[in-house]
Amino acid sequence: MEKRKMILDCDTGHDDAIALMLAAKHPDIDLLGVTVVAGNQTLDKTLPNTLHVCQHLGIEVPVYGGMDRPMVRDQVVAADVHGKSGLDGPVFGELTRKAEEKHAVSYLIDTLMASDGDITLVPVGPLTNIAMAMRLEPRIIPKIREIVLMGGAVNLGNTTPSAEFNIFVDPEAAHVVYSSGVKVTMMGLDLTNTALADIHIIERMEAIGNKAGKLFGDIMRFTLRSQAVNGLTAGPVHDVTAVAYLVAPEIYVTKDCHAEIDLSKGPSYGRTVCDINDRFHLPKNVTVGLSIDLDKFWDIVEDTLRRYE
Ligand SMILES: [Ca+2]
Repeated sequence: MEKRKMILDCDTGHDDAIALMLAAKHPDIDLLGVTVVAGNQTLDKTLPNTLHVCQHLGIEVPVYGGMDRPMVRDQVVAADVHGKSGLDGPVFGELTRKAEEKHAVSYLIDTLMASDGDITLVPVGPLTNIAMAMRLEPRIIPKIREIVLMGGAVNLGNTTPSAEFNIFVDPEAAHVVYSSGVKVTMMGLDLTNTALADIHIIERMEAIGNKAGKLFGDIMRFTLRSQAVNGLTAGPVHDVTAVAYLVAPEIYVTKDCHAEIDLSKGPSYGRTVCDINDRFHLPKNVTVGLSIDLDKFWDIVEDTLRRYE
Protein backbone atom coordinates (compact mmCIF):
# COMPACT_ATOMS: atom_id res chain seq x y z
CA MET A 1 0.00 0.00 0.00
CA GLU A 2 1.15 3.51 -0.85
CA LYS A 3 1.91 5.51 2.29
CA ARG A 4 -0.42 8.44 2.92
CA LYS A 5 1.58 11.67 3.04
CA MET A 6 0.26 13.88 5.81
CA ILE A 7 1.01 16.96 7.88
CA LEU A 8 -0.32 16.98 11.44
CA ASP A 9 -1.45 20.40 12.71
CA CYS A 10 -1.93 20.23 16.47
CA ASP A 11 -2.26 22.09 19.78
CA THR A 12 -0.70 19.41 22.05
CA GLY A 13 -2.80 18.54 24.27
CA HIS A 14 -3.44 15.04 25.65
CA ASP A 15 -5.26 13.55 22.68
CA ASP A 16 -2.94 15.44 20.28
CA ALA A 17 0.02 13.63 21.83
CA ILE A 18 -1.57 10.24 21.12
CA ALA A 19 -2.49 11.37 17.58
CA LEU A 20 1.16 12.30 17.03
CA MET A 21 2.27 8.88 18.32
CA LEU A 22 -0.05 7.17 15.82
CA ALA A 23 0.87 9.41 12.86
CA ALA A 24 4.62 9.06 13.44
CA LYS A 25 4.72 5.26 13.58
CA HIS A 26 1.83 3.81 11.57
CA PRO A 27 3.35 1.88 8.64
CA ASP A 28 0.86 3.31 6.12
CA ILE A 29 1.48 6.95 7.04
CA ASP A 30 4.31 9.18 5.87
CA LEU A 31 4.30 12.02 8.42
CA LEU A 32 6.10 14.89 6.64
CA GLY A 33 5.94 17.49 9.39
CA VAL A 34 4.11 18.71 12.45
CA THR A 35 2.78 22.26 12.68
CA VAL A 36 1.70 23.63 16.03
CA VAL A 37 -0.95 26.20 16.91
CA ALA A 38 -2.33 27.79 20.08
CA GLY A 39 -5.47 26.06 21.36
CA ASN A 40 -5.60 23.77 24.35
CA GLN A 41 -3.01 26.14 25.78
CA THR A 42 -0.96 29.10 24.55
CA LEU A 43 1.65 28.43 21.86
CA ASP A 44 4.53 28.81 24.33
CA LYS A 45 3.13 25.61 25.93
CA THR A 46 1.70 23.64 22.98
CA LEU A 47 4.97 23.90 21.04
CA PRO A 48 7.23 22.55 23.82
CA ASN A 49 4.60 19.90 24.62
CA THR A 50 4.87 18.68 21.02
CA LEU A 51 8.67 18.72 21.14
CA HIS A 52 8.68 16.84 24.45
CA VAL A 53 6.63 13.99 22.96
CA CYS A 54 8.95 13.84 19.92
CA GLN A 55 12.09 13.88 22.06
CA HIS A 56 10.77 11.32 24.52
CA LEU A 57 9.85 8.79 21.82
CA GLY A 58 12.62 9.57 19.32
CA ILE A 59 10.21 10.92 16.68
CA GLU A 60 12.48 12.62 14.14
CA VAL A 61 9.86 14.66 12.29
CA PRO A 62 10.38 18.43 11.84
CA VAL A 63 8.17 20.55 14.12
CA TYR A 64 7.10 24.11 13.23
CA GLY A 65 5.61 26.75 15.50
CA GLY A 66 2.63 28.59 14.06
CA MET A 67 -0.07 31.08 14.99
CA ASP A 68 -0.18 32.13 18.64
CA ARG A 69 -3.73 33.49 18.61
CA PRO A 70 -6.99 33.26 16.66
CA MET A 71 -7.55 35.33 13.50
CA VAL A 72 -10.27 37.60 14.87
CA ARG A 73 -11.66 36.65 18.27
CA ASP A 74 -10.04 36.88 21.72
CA GLN A 75 -7.94 33.91 22.79
CA VAL A 76 -9.55 30.98 24.64
CA VAL A 77 -7.64 28.00 26.15
CA ALA A 78 -8.76 24.73 27.77
CA ALA A 79 -6.89 24.72 31.09
CA ASP A 80 -9.89 23.03 32.73
CA VAL A 81 -9.37 19.90 30.61
CA HIS A 82 -5.64 19.89 29.80
CA GLY A 83 -4.19 21.59 32.89
CA LYS A 84 -1.74 24.46 33.32
CA SER A 85 0.88 23.07 30.94
CA GLY A 86 -1.66 21.90 28.37
CA LEU A 87 -0.29 18.38 28.87
CA ASP A 88 -0.45 17.84 32.63
CA GLY A 89 0.30 14.31 33.82
CA PRO A 90 3.51 12.98 32.21
CA VAL A 91 6.89 14.13 33.53
CA PHE A 92 9.44 14.72 30.79
CA GLY A 93 13.21 15.29 30.95
CA GLU A 94 14.92 18.56 30.06
CA LEU A 95 13.88 19.70 26.57
CA THR A 96 16.75 19.89 24.10
CA ARG A 97 14.79 19.23 20.93
CA LYS A 98 14.15 22.45 19.00
CA ALA A 99 11.46 23.62 16.61
CA GLU A 100 12.46 24.52 13.03
CA GLU A 101 13.19 28.18 12.30
CA LYS A 102 10.51 28.47 9.63
CA HIS A 103 6.98 29.54 10.61
CA ALA A 104 4.35 26.80 10.35
CA VAL A 105 2.28 28.81 7.86
CA SER A 106 5.30 29.27 5.57
CA TYR A 107 6.11 25.57 5.87
CA LEU A 108 2.55 24.62 4.89
CA ILE A 109 2.63 26.91 1.85
CA ASP A 110 6.12 25.89 0.67
CA THR A 111 5.46 22.17 1.14
CA LEU A 112 2.05 22.19 -0.56
CA MET A 113 3.23 24.33 -3.48
CA ALA A 114 6.15 21.97 -4.11
CA SER A 115 3.92 18.87 -3.90
CA ASP A 116 2.07 16.84 -6.52
CA GLY A 117 -1.25 17.40 -4.77
CA ASP A 118 -0.84 14.23 -2.72
CA ILE A 119 -0.61 15.65 0.81
CA THR A 120 -3.46 15.32 3.32
CA LEU A 121 -3.72 17.86 6.12
CA VAL A 122 -4.85 16.58 9.51
CA PRO A 123 -5.67 19.56 11.74
CA VAL A 124 -6.58 18.53 15.28
CA GLY A 125 -6.59 21.96 16.89
CA PRO A 126 -8.07 25.36 15.99
CA LEU A 127 -7.81 25.94 12.23
CA THR A 128 -5.77 29.17 12.43
CA ASN A 129 -2.60 27.87 10.72
CA ILE A 130 -4.50 26.26 7.85
CA ALA A 131 -6.76 29.29 7.28
CA MET A 132 -3.80 31.71 7.37
CA ALA A 133 -1.95 29.59 4.81
CA MET A 134 -5.04 29.56 2.54
CA ARG A 135 -5.43 33.34 2.79
CA LEU A 136 -1.72 34.07 2.29
CA GLU A 137 -1.33 31.71 -0.69
CA PRO A 138 -4.66 30.63 -2.21
CA ARG A 139 -2.82 28.54 -4.81
CA ILE A 140 -2.27 25.90 -2.12
CA ILE A 141 -6.02 25.15 -2.04
CA PRO A 142 -6.14 22.90 -5.13
CA LYS A 143 -2.87 21.31 -3.98
CA ILE A 144 -4.41 19.86 -0.79
CA ARG A 145 -5.52 16.25 -1.36
CA GLU A 146 -7.97 16.29 1.53
CA ILE A 147 -8.41 17.76 5.02
CA VAL A 148 -9.34 15.31 7.77
CA LEU A 149 -9.93 17.30 10.92
CA MET A 150 -11.07 16.89 14.50
CA GLY A 151 -13.61 19.53 15.34
CA GLY A 152 -17.23 20.50 15.55
CA ALA A 153 -20.31 18.44 16.24
CA VAL A 154 -23.56 17.58 14.53
CA ASN A 155 -25.27 17.69 17.92
CA LEU A 156 -24.14 19.42 21.10
CA GLY A 157 -20.86 21.26 21.69
CA ASN A 158 -18.47 20.86 24.61
CA THR A 159 -17.36 24.46 25.12
CA THR A 160 -20.73 26.10 24.67
CA PRO A 161 -24.04 24.26 24.18
CA SER A 162 -23.53 24.85 20.45
CA ALA A 163 -19.80 24.81 19.80
CA GLU A 164 -16.98 22.30 20.05
CA PHE A 165 -13.67 23.65 21.41
CA ASN A 166 -11.44 23.62 18.28
CA ILE A 167 -14.04 25.48 16.22
CA PHE A 168 -15.09 27.81 19.06
CA VAL A 169 -11.48 28.95 19.54
CA ASP A 170 -11.29 30.24 15.97
CA PRO A 171 -14.64 30.18 14.15
CA GLU A 172 -13.46 32.61 11.47
CA ALA A 173 -10.54 30.33 10.60
CA ALA A 174 -12.89 27.34 10.50
CA HIS A 175 -15.14 29.27 8.09
CA VAL A 176 -12.18 29.84 5.75
CA VAL A 177 -11.40 26.12 5.73
CA TYR A 178 -14.99 24.80 5.47
CA SER A 179 -15.80 27.17 2.59
CA SER A 180 -12.46 26.69 0.78
CA GLY A 181 -13.64 24.04 -1.67
CA VAL A 182 -11.17 21.46 -0.31
CA LYS A 183 -12.69 18.07 0.53
CA VAL A 184 -13.15 18.25 4.31
CA THR A 185 -13.79 15.21 6.48
CA MET A 186 -14.85 16.13 9.99
CA MET A 187 -14.52 14.00 13.10
CA GLY A 188 -16.83 15.77 15.53
CA LEU A 189 -17.89 15.11 19.09
CA ASP A 190 -20.72 12.79 18.02
CA LEU A 191 -18.02 10.28 17.09
CA THR A 192 -14.97 11.33 19.14
CA ASN A 193 -16.76 11.32 22.50
CA THR A 194 -17.24 7.56 22.07
CA ALA A 195 -13.48 6.89 21.79
CA LEU A 196 -12.89 6.88 25.53
CA ALA A 197 -9.59 5.79 27.02
CA ASP A 198 -11.10 4.18 30.09
CA ILE A 199 -9.01 2.31 32.67
CA HIS A 200 -9.19 -0.94 30.65
CA ILE A 201 -7.82 0.76 27.53
CA ILE A 202 -5.14 2.53 29.57
CA GLU A 203 -4.01 -0.73 31.23
CA ARG A 204 -4.01 -2.48 27.85
CA MET A 205 -1.66 0.13 26.34
CA GLU A 206 0.57 0.18 29.45
CA ALA A 207 0.83 -3.61 29.24
CA ILE A 208 2.67 -3.26 25.92
CA GLY A 209 5.60 -2.52 28.21
CA ASN A 210 7.43 0.04 26.08
CA LYS A 211 7.96 3.80 26.38
CA ALA A 212 5.00 4.61 24.13
CA GLY A 213 2.58 2.45 26.11
CA LYS A 214 3.76 4.03 29.37
CA LEU A 215 3.42 7.54 27.91
CA PHE A 216 -0.10 6.70 26.75
CA GLY A 217 -0.92 5.77 30.35
CA ASP A 218 0.75 8.82 31.89
CA ILE A 219 -1.16 11.07 29.50
CA MET A 220 -4.60 9.46 29.57
CA ARG A 221 -4.70 8.73 33.31
CA PHE A 222 -4.77 12.51 33.82
CA THR A 223 -7.86 12.81 31.62
CA LEU A 224 -9.77 10.23 33.69
CA ARG A 225 -10.10 13.07 36.20
CA SER A 226 -10.19 16.17 34.02
CA GLN A 227 -12.91 14.98 31.65
CA ALA A 228 -15.55 14.92 34.38
CA VAL A 229 -16.06 18.56 33.36
CA ASN A 230 -17.83 17.32 30.24
CA GLY A 231 -19.88 14.66 32.03
CA LEU A 232 -17.73 11.87 30.57
CA THR A 233 -16.47 8.87 32.52
CA ALA A 234 -13.02 8.85 30.86
CA GLY A 235 -10.91 10.93 28.49
CA PRO A 236 -11.79 10.79 24.79
CA VAL A 237 -8.89 10.56 22.34
CA HIS A 238 -10.70 12.91 19.94
CA ASP A 239 -7.73 13.78 17.69
CA VAL A 240 -6.62 10.19 17.20
CA THR A 241 -9.79 9.38 15.27
CA ALA A 242 -8.80 11.88 12.55
CA VAL A 243 -5.39 10.23 12.03
CA ALA A 244 -6.83 6.69 12.06
CA TYR A 245 -9.32 7.64 9.32
CA LEU A 246 -6.41 7.94 6.87
CA VAL A 247 -5.47 4.28 7.26
CA ALA A 248 -8.84 2.67 7.99
CA PRO A 249 -11.75 4.68 6.56
CA GLU A 250 -13.76 1.46 6.38
CA ILE A 251 -14.19 1.37 10.17
CA TYR A 252 -16.12 4.68 10.11
CA VAL A 253 -19.76 5.43 9.31
CA THR A 254 -19.87 8.80 7.54
CA LYS A 255 -22.36 10.99 5.73
CA ASP A 256 -21.78 13.73 3.16
CA CYS A 257 -23.60 16.98 3.85
CA HIS A 258 -23.47 20.72 3.62
CA ALA A 259 -21.81 22.23 6.67
CA GLU A 260 -21.01 25.79 7.61
CA ILE A 261 -19.78 27.67 10.66
CA ASP A 262 -22.08 30.00 12.56
CA LEU A 263 -20.22 33.33 12.77
CA SER A 264 -23.04 35.29 14.39
CA LYS A 265 -21.95 36.53 17.83
CA GLY A 266 -24.85 34.93 19.71
CA PRO A 267 -25.10 31.69 21.68
CA SER A 268 -24.36 29.57 18.56
CA TYR A 269 -21.08 31.32 17.68
CA GLY A 270 -18.70 28.63 16.42
CA ARG A 271 -21.34 25.98 15.83
CA THR A 272 -20.71 23.62 12.91
CA VAL A 273 -24.16 23.60 11.33
CA CYS A 274 -24.31 20.21 9.59
CA ASP A 275 -27.27 19.83 7.24
CA ILE A 276 -27.50 16.07 7.75
CA ASN A 277 -31.07 15.90 6.42
CA ASP A 278 -30.37 18.19 3.43
CA ARG A 279 -32.81 20.92 4.42
CA PHE A 280 -30.89 23.65 2.56
CA HIS A 281 -30.29 21.64 -0.67
CA LEU A 282 -26.79 23.07 -0.89
CA PRO A 283 -23.62 21.43 -2.25
CA LYS A 284 -22.26 18.77 0.11
CA ASN A 285 -18.88 20.16 1.16
CA VAL A 286 -18.17 18.00 4.22
CA THR A 287 -18.00 14.30 5.04
CA VAL A 288 -19.08 13.93 8.67
CA GLY A 289 -17.91 11.03 10.83
CA LEU A 290 -20.93 9.63 12.68
CA SER A 291 -19.60 6.49 14.38
CA ILE A 292 -16.55 4.25 14.54
CA ASP A 293 -15.83 0.57 15.16
CA LEU A 294 -14.04 1.02 18.48
CA ASP A 295 -12.61 -2.52 18.69
CA LYS A 296 -10.80 -2.07 15.39
CA PHE A 297 -9.79 1.47 16.31
CA TRP A 298 -8.08 0.44 19.55
CA ASP A 299 -6.38 -2.46 17.73
CA ILE A 300 -4.85 0.09 15.33
CA VAL A 301 -3.65 2.23 18.24
CA GLU A 302 -2.17 -0.74 20.10
CA ASP A 303 -0.48 -2.23 17.01
CA THR A 304 1.12 1.13 16.27
CA LEU A 305 2.32 1.78 19.82
CA ARG A 306 3.96 -1.67 19.76
CA ARG A 307 6.24 -0.40 16.97
CA TYR A 308 8.03 1.95 19.37
CA GLU A 309 11.14 0.68 21.18
CA1 LIG B 1 -6.15 19.04 19.72
